[in-house]
Parts: sequence; C-alpha cells; structure tokens
Amino acid sequence: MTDLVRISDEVRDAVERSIPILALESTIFTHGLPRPRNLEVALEAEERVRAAGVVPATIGVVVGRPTVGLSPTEIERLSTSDGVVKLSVRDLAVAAAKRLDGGTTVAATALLAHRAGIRVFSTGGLGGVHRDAQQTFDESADLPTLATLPLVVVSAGVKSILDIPLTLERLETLGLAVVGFRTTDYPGFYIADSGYDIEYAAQSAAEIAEIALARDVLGISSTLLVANPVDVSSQLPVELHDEVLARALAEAARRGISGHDTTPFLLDVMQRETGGRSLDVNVAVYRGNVALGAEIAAALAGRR
Ligand code: PSU
Ligand code: MN
Repeated sequence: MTDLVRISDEVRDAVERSIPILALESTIFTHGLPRPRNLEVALEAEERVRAAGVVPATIGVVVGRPTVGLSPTEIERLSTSDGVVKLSVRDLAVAAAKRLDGGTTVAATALLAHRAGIRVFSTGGLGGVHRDAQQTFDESADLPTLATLPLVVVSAGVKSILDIPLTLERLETLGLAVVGFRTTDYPGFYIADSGYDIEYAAQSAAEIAEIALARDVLGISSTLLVANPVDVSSQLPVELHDEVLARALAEAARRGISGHDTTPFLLDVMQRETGGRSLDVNVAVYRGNVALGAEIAAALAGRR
C-alpha cells in the first residue's frame, strides 16, 4: 500500500537530479477532447516538452494505481478504452480499491505531482465556479485543492461557460495568487481577454520562477496560478464566441440541463455551433500552456 503511487523511473531520476519536469493532466484527453484528436494532442504535448529539454510527467490512474509519468502505451489505453472515469482528489482512493482506469482532473493531478516532487504543471483550463453557483454551490474541487499545494499551474484561465468574476473572487478568498503572462487581462480560455482584469503581470518565465521561489521562502503553501492567454491570432473570434455562448446557455436553460451535465453540454454546443473551431482553439490553448510551463520548469530548475 505504501507504494500505491507509481512514479516512472524517468521522473524519479529527474526529481533526484533536479532535471526540470512538467506535469500534465489526463482528464483533458480522457474527457475533454474527442477521439482520435485526444491521443494525438496528449502525445504531441509530451514531445514538445521533451524538445524543450524538460521531462514530461503525464499523470493518470491505471487499474487503480495513480501513475506519475504514464508511458505512451498507458496514455493510449486511457485515451481509447471505454469505462475510463474522471477522477478528482476524492475519487482517487475509490478508484484504487476498485482498480479503475481514470483521467485525473487538475486537482488530482496537482496532488500527485506535488507528492512526486514536481513543481510545475500545465493544463488547458482550470475548473472554477459555475454560473449558477449561488443556487447550486457548484465550484470545482480544483480551487480548494490548489489552495493547499505549492505548485505553479499554467492555464488559459477558465472557460467562459463558468462564472469568471465569481471564480476570481474565490481565488482571492482561497489565497491563490494569479499572475497574467505579459498581460493583466484575465484570459477567457477561447478568447485572450475575458473582460475581467487581474492585478499583476509577469514578463518572463524567469520572473514567474522568482515569484514562486519567494512564495516558498515565505512559507506560503498555495499554488501560483499563471494565466496564459491564447494568441489573439488563434482565438475564437470574439463576436462568434459571445453569440455561440449565449445560445448555448439559453439552450441549456430551456432544456433544464444542470449539475454535471452542464459542462459537457455547453462545450458540445460550442463545438457544434462553431463548426469545430472551438476544438482547434482548445488545442492551441493547450500547446501554448505546455510551452510556457516547460519554460517555467526550466527556469525554476536553474534557480535551485
Ligand atoms: N476545463 C477545461 N477542460 C477540461 C477541464 C476543465 O477547459 O478538460 C477539466 C480539468 O481536468 C479540470 C476539470 O480539472 O475539468 C474540472 O472539473 P470539475 O468542475 O468537475 O471539478
Ligand atoms: Mn463540479
């Protein structure tokens, strides 16, 4: 039971020798992207990390075992087999006992990355506060979990299907610092600027590393969130984004969609109504975050 978490030899060696490592989540390819694009994106992300001289550590659960540094075969298994579940922190123990295969959310990935000694993690979008949270209390476990883990997590903000100002309020309450990468416009995942502002921008990976080190020295144990906007040239056209989002929200309300079904439903409508363009943006967003995460991991390793 003590070695329930499996850490690949490559990752273990990199941790011991202070070689930069970037953690990557698996829910993005088990539940966030359609087949066969999901597998391509997952493998390509690892290649890009390696090309930057950084060790990728894709994290997921295979037959109940939380695994830090999935092999390409395991990534393929999680991308292509049926019955792969979505696992947040609270689900990890259940999955272990039931020997489930699962994609780990940002929360579960962050927990496992930290336990393995990894300090930087790139994802697409964070979970956040849902639009009807005043009634439903629906807030992702990503937020309270990241509040307890001293990582650097790179995302493109939260998807605009969530309540962005409420999410920003919760980040403040939970003590999660947010810095924009070269901007104080908080990104809206599909679009570079959600319309909401954050206080601080960092100009380089080195500056982000400096902030993370200061946090550690101060004994602050929450994640530093890096908000990395998609390149404007790759974003969803803003008018299209706003129009399709409004339509998706209205359709969800009309059909009485709620709870866990809301996110997949809205994303599905976005994809359909944009003729698949939202999917291309999703991939561009992820690539950008992986590239920046690799740079930050390298900058941090150089400062230790
Ligand atoms: N946001 C996205 N794509 C995703 C997710 C969030 O744009 O795939 C996934 C991440 O794994 C995130 C999780 O951690 O959804 C949050 O789910 P929940 O709200 O159920 O905690
Ligand atoms: Mn939820």
